[in-house]
Amino acid sequence: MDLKIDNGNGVDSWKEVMLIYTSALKQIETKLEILNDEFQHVHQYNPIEHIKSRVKTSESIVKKLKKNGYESTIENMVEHVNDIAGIRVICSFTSDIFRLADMIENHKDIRVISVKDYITYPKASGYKSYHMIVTVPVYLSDRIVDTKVEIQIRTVAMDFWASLEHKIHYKFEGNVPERIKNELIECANMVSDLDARMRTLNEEIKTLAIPEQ
Ligand code: 0O2
Repeated sequence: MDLKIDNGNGVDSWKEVMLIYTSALKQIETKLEILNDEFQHVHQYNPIEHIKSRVKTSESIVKKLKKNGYESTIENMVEHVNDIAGIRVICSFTSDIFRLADMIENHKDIRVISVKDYITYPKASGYKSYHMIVTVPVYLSDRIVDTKVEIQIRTVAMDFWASLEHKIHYKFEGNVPERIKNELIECANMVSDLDARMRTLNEEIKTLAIPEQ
């Protein structure tokens, strides 16, 4: 790890920063699980399929700082790297994504810093996902630290697409051949169709009575 720390208290500071991000992740994860349980209780339905969380590695943090022209210091990483703590929430249906994003936004403890809605406005690559950068207060023994967490919310199908596209992107170091790019765009359109059809099907079955045996 080649993060430079100016305060003469390097290792402890790095450990403390990581502890704070890990705590922030735990808090967001718990809040999401509670929302999911409550939703199950009220509507007999779980909007969340599963949740994945991670703290960015020191190598990735340094790489991102370098890419954006910042020196590798703790101050710069806290200020400029928004996804040190990242959580990915996988939902069944597109409607669940917006419902969940609203619930997160209405949470008193959470402050939304920015939103990128790649579902309403997908990327040219075909990437679809709903991104939120939020802060959550982490209560330490002597102070409260508002800590940034990146929340990515997407459907199972969007996640399937994004993980393959991510692998392809890395394999070709960003220079993905045109034919594969076009194929990915076609697959992204199929993902959108599938999500729309599954949602319609789900709405339809909700209105149908179960036939008596
Ligand atoms: P990695 O390797 O996944 O960590 P920012 O994080 O705000 O500084 P950016 O790119 O402006 O950077 O934010 P954005 O657009 O919200 O993207 C954040 C993350 O979303 C990316 O992290 C990816 O994980 C994911 N993402 C964004 N665009 C794509 C895409 O086209 N395809 C796939 N598969 N994932 C995408 P990193 O740090 O760029 O990469």
